[in-house]
Amino acid sequence: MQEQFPSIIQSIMKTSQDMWQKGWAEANGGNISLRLEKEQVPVCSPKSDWIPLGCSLPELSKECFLVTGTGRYLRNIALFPWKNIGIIELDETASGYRILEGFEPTGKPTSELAAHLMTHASIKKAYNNSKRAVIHTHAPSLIALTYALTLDSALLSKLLWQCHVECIVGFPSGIEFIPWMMAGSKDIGEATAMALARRPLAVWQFHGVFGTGRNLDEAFGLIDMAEKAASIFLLAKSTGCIRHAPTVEQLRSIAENFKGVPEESFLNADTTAFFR
Ligand code: 2HA
Ligand code: ZN
Repeated sequence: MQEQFPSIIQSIMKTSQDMWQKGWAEANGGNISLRLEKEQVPVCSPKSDWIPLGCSLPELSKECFLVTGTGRYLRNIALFPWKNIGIIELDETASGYRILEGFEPTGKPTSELAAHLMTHASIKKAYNNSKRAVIHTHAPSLIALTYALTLDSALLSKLLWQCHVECIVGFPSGIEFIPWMMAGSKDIGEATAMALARRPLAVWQFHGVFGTGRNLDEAFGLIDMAEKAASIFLLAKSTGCIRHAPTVEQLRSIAENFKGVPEESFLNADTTAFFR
């Protein structure tokens, strides 16, 4: 049974291992979900009864997901995949799920399941069924920015675009800043899902980041790019003398060169105080 899907298992093993090695996934921090294609879903008898989700997401009717387990360590996925991950199936109205595989011997999906599934519902619709991967992780430099600076989505997006010029190509629609809310709550799930319909990344103040993509590589790569920009800012700031930053004209020409359309209102954000 479990030998049927080596490639999705390999991709989550690789991504979770990379997240651990990057220093983004201490203890049980972080979680991953992947919306499966029909042929990736195991043919097996369910391992649980239907469990209510507490909300209904009709866009996800009967969809199946590979998800990490609550309380489980991402760094252990490569060692014991079926202990630390599982496959769930949603019911007809997507108001409940059952476990098809994994979370051995007994366990449940991530505590952030609401945010993951609400995000999947919103990105499936917004991106025409093309995006299947959602990653949540505790990337330290992005988190540090939410302590050091007074941010909103425009300021954070422009700052990252200026601190690593790949960023305006990677995420021209920007990155959402989500002020602190209780992790695991419906409210933060809704705010995250709404944000990720328009941008591929969202930062949770004092906590971490969510990234989306067509696959795990794309979601991981975007988070990595944003995290690198945040680290470059902190590194430059630590010298005590930032003297230059890319101008709006330079940013615009980079985006144009790569056929990206940056969020215009974010280009106008005034980040000068951050570079002083
Ligand atoms: O425990 O990252 O946000 C996993 C988390 C919760
Ligand atoms: Zn977290």
